Amino acid sequence: MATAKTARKKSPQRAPTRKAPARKQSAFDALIIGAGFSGLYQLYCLRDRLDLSALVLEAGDGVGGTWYWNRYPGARCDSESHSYCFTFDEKLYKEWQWSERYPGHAEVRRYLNHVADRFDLKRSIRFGTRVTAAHYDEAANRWQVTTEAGERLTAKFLITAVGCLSTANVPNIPGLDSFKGRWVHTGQWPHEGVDFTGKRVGLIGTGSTGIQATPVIAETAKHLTVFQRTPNYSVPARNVPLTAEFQRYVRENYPELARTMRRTPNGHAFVIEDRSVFDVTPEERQAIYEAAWEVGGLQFRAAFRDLLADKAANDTAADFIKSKIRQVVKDKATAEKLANIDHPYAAKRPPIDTDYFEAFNRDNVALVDVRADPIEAITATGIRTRSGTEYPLDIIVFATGFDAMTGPLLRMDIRGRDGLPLAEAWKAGPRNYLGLQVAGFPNLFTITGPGSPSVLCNMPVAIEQHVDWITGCIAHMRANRVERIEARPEAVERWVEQVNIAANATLLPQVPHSWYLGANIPGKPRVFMPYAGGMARFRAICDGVAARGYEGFALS
Ligand code: NA7
Repeated sequence: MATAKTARKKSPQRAPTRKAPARKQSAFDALIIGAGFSGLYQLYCLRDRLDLSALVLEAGDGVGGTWYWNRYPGARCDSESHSYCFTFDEKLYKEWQWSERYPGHAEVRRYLNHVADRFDLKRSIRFGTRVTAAHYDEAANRWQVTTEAGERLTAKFLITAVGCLSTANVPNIPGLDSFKGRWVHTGQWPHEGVDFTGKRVGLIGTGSTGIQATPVIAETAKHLTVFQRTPNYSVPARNVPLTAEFQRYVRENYPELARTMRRTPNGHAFVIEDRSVFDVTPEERQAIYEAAWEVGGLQFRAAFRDLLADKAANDTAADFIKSKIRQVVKDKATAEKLANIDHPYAAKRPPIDTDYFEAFNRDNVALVDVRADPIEAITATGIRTRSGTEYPLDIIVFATGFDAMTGPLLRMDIRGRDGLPLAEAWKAGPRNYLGLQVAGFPNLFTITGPGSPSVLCNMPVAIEQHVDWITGCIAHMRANRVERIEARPEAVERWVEQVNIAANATLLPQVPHSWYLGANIPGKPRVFMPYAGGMARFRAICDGVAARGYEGFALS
């Protein structure tokens, strides 16, 4: 068995081919679903550190996960590039050079391909393979996995690396089938792109995606109509090409940057200021917000420590951003529609943008408030709202988000002990332990599952923590001849309570129309899904659980 040390020393070229799964091999120690950040790192850990036979099953034809599918105009990461990457390998961290403050989708894919090639991961990935079902066979203690093509594979461990935002939500608006133009969802963007030249485009949705796509589509479309249901805050991203000096700073400060990312609540490489909104005078506060606005990005949220805990504190940030919207947008009526925001700042996922509000100053961009005048139908030629107004369109872009967090898991037919469907176990909302394991589903691990910080954190940091924990757990099982691990129901109960307590200490659950609560999907149980207690605290909890002999899990 290779030790972690020897395995890490192997160069891709020298990696032994005996570990490459033959096409017909169907039994594995571990099957991993998804080849994004999570799947790639989990594969590396299990195959190269623990020397297990492991295979990744990936629906797409390449690595990238969310970045494989989200190629819409303007698709760009909201985390800064030097923090949106793996930190597990210092050499990898230092050898990759990002070109911009926020990487665009193509650059993230290049990075993930580089990682996959550097560690020779692709030979252990089956692309174009969508998992449709996974059933636990108790007698054999194995997961029976079925793919869309009817292939059947088995493994002792099943690890979902399916991402939190990978099930596109196309709203059920009457008449879509009758539309004679073209429609696309941003999360399933055609690889060849969409040509908007000379087209009348309608874009539905003003979350992070719609806010990124609007100014870019407006550049080439003949006309763009943005259909806004919930007005949204956004802070300028201030994206720039990285200077050689900054790239050197990143290389030279790897240990410090990695440490900061691991100890901050959101997993970013900046710290949240330890001051309250009301520790400073109104003038000082204004100056702090102005400075944060100039810096741009998600760091705006870190200007004060109490923005997400205290509504009165939050109001000061909200009012500041609304005043900026009114300053930027020249048409008064449009500015009011954009600034008429009804929820606390950052209580929904806070977007950052490049010229979003500015786009509404263009002659070819219009805003429609579909809260006041809801979309009633899609017709052969466009969109009709309740008032009877028709918007003639050639292309409709759905920037309408995802069935977040539980969607990617529940669209597979996952069944645990006694054939219990996951959909049944979660019919009142997701229930698990540490976001990692569901009671009744032995040896199934869900990377960044609901109940973990995931979407409230810079994702690669959350992913590395979960993968490291799972890898440590499997190594522990092997060392102690444990065949099966399963969350105890009482530990699940306690964890669900912890997730609720953490959420209720913030303003986050107070937004009725948030996808954090599942509110964007009709019929989905309203349960606050991510763990809001912060990544650093979550890491300490998980470490403590492992140190106490995997407390709360049944090992047999
Ligand atoms: P989001 O944040 O879920 O945004 C989806 C947007 O689409 C949001 O403005 C929704 O309004 C709107 N929407 C959804 N359904 C409809 C219908 N039926 N009619 C009108 N408007 C609708 O998804 P994104 O893709 O922007 O971002 C997802 C995450 O990706 C983001 O948070 C980052 O983490 C990266 P609503 O707010 O529900 O009223």
